[in-house]
Amino acid sequence: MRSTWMNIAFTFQALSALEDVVPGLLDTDFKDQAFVEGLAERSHRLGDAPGSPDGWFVGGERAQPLVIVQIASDTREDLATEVNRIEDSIYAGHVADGKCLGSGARITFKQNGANLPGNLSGHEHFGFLDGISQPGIRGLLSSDPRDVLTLRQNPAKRDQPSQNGQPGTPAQGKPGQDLLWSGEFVFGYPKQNSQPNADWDGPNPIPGPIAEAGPTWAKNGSFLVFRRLRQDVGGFHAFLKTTATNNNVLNPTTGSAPALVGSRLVGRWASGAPVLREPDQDNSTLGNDDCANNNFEFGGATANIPAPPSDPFSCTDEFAPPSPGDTAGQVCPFSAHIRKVYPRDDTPLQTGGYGAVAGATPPGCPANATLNEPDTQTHRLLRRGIPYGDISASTPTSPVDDNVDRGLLFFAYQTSIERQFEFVTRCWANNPDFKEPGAGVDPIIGQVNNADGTRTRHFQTVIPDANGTPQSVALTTEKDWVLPTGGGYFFSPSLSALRMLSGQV
Ligand code: N7H
Repeated sequence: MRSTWMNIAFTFQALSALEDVVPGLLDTDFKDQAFVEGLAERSHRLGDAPGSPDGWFVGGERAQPLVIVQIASDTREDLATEVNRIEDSIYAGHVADGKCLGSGARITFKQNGANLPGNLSGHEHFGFLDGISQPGIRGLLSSDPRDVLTLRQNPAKRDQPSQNGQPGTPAQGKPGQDLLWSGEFVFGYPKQNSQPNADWDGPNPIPGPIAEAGPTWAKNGSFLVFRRLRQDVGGFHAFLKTTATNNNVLNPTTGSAPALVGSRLVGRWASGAPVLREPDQDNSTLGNDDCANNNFEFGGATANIPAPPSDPFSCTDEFAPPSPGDTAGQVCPFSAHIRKVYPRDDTPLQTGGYGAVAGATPPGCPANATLNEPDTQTHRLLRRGIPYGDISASTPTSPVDDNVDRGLLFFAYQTSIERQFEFVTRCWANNPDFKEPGAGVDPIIGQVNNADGTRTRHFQTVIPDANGTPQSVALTTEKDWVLPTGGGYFFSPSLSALRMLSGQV
């Protein structure tokens, strides 16, 4: 069976305009200030480059959309049919009282995105498998207690009770996928309990308060963050190659030193295999196995899951190398993208990290000393990345700089843009002192505007030298390999709220 999907979401300005036709729509304010102000207004807080957002393709002066419509399909033909149908509904108008009326809407920007072809299927343009790690979500799809939203597939982590005052072990969907309360992503449901040492994942986990958008009609809706992120693939690959050469990196197993450097910048190999489970070389069997590719923590060892005797849904990852954990950041550096944006069970080092505090904690961000897992779980995102633009001929060993506009359409759902997307960006990715002083910014998505007007980015990484001995290396780049070129903050309503907005109820 072939499917086609459509989603629609509105900016705060769009909802404000609809108030004329739906009186009382915004009698109760939306609580999230970021949503109310919109991405263009908040862009400077995210470290976006000078000229943002006015120079953007969408979301700045060139095209300021009120509504975003996402259309996806299993086939290009069905996609084209649906896009035509929607464009017709916008432009063809309709007849009322014998008059032909336009819809009043116009398309300000249109962007094609698609899964990349061939070996890059499922990967983003730098070459890495994307869409691996997502939060699991507590909740039932029906009144049947077995009809769970996220299947518990880790037999070792099934709502284990807390014992002797110790919190229970996290209930997980896929191994490594901690289950969160649905209010983190959809309004009207309980959120996570962020108290340190809260029994947030025990058999009777204590939920936090209900997630409220503000207006009651927003129940079952979600905030949608959209970022159009241009990727400089040749520039990124050239950096990997130069860094490997300058630091005498030699992959002892494959000789592919630039790919090894890339694995330390991301925290995973191109196949998706986590460096914590496979430090020396890529391992596509591990990368492609979703029972194994996310089963690791930073704070301690993660045991392999033995083959379950009879349960058809349970995972095993017996075949894969175990993860020893990495509190010291020697294998998955503190600056690695996946550690920056989701530090899992990380807590602060007692030794003060790299020692050099580069600047003050960003306004509104907590001190590193308070980092703990229950709180980290309140800063999660449900992500979907869709590549746009033609594939590049560049590889880490043979970089090609072709100056083509390609990148990622980044989408993330959450119930607080301030506490989730903006927090992850400002307090973690762009903060050179997170999670340890001097760790540097996220090498993939970090955005910085320095006091001297430059965009120079610094980060500390750890890469094995020609003998395989980990060496700590301070890296610097003038380039933004990921550059925001558009986006917006939207609210995606429930179906019943859409009916209400369209005057059907
Ligand atoms: Fe990131 N990349 O290819 O290097 N990301 N990301 N991201 N990202 C992830 O687990 C990438 C971006 C997150 O749970 C992977 O799906 C690129 C933004 C989070 O362990 C890879 C871009 C933000 C995770 C990439 C980009 C995030 C994550 C590993 C932009 C939020 C989950 C595969 C062009 C502000 C971490 C996976 C976890 C994973 C890449 C953007 C956040 C390979 C190229 C803007 C939360």
